[in-house]
Amino acid sequence: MPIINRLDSSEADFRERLDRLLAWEGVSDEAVTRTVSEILADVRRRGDAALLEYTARFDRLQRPRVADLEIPPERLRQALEGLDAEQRQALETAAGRVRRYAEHQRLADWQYTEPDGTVLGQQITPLDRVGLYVPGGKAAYPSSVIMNAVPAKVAGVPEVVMVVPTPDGTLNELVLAAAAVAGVDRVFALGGAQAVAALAYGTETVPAVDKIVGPGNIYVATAKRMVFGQVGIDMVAGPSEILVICDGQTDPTWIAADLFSQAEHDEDAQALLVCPDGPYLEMVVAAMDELLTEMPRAEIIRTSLAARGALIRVRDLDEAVAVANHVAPEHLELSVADPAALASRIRHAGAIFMGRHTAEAVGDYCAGPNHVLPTSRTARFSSPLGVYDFQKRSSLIQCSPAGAAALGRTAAVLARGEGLVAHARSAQYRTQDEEAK
Ligand code: HSO
Ligand code: ZN
Repeated sequence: MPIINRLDSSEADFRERLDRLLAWEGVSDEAVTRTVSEILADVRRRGDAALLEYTARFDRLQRPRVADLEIPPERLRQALEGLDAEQRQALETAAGRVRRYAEHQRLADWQYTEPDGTVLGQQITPLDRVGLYVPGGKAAYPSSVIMNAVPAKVAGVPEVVMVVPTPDGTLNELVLAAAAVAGVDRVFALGGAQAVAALAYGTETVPAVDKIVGPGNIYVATAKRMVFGQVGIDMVAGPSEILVICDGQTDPTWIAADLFSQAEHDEDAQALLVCPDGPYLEMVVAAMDELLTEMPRAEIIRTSLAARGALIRVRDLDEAVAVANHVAPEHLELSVADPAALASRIRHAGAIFMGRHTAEAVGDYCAGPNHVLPTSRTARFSSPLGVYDFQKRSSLIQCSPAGAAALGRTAAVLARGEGLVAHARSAQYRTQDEEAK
């Protein structure tokens, strides 16, 4: 089996082949939807009792008790203190850098005053309570705890509630330590659709939240979709993706590792290299062959590269930019001499990594920008997770007496046009004292 697909933009069927590689069947499955809707209804109706039953079944626990649903804050601190100094330092550095970047994102209040004294503006408030889902299995990433919780705290969310499953009763120490570093307020040992239900509806023990964020398996993603409306949700993330544009002058081993870094996430991940230099692409293949032997997750990498990875030969860097804009990748590396010249022409990408020395992997952990990014071409219309996802805007309107008169007249005309007489009256009563003057 070839290690990776090969595409050439000069071939007649280039666009079709590319689109076939990009196609990703979103998560949806009838049987899963049925199971999830039963779990949601049951937790909503029976609260803690249902939670305990599902947790016993899916996490294989003997007789879980209500008192064990919450992991106490001391346990988080203990996890943090149990880390070796290097791990703890790295978590704290990452959280500090993510916090600093997030602080630049805060939406601000604003207002302006019109000549007649009417004031218009916007007032920003944080969400009251946010739920963060953290998966338990192979995708239990402490870095994702930081990426989700830190912006919420920077937004000023008073209570961030995390849920994390404990399969066979095991707690992930790094995840707990990351929760402590990120400032998570409460943690519950819950996973799956039942955890999403508890966060959406609340139970005797778990408080209902206003928005649920964080990645999860198909059951979690389906549950999030189904509770949307009752609560807010973040995006429903697809598999990780990277697209590298290279001019053929970067060390091929660096590029091979960059492609592997996203391919190793899972079998459905996507790694694409776009380059005008044919012989260079062969050097990258050779580097990949060699590097693969050193990869503990070689099987996952092999599968994802064969299924969805590609080396794409293009005419020149202009065409590379066009391909990138079509793909709208989650991560875009510009491994070229003058990355700024290309970046200014990129219209769709979750995050842009500029220059040969910027590995996408630093963005996954500690550069500062969020690693929760739009996938599956959704960068065409959406943005990285940020502080603004945990803030709301309220509009402010304060009419001066003169403003009330002028606006009242306009509103009344429009209201009568809609046949809404109470609206017209309500707007116009305020015009009268002004007109009496
Ligand atoms: N690349 C992932 C985030 C991540 N990487 C977590 C390592 N740990 C988001 O696409
Ligand atoms: Zn990653």
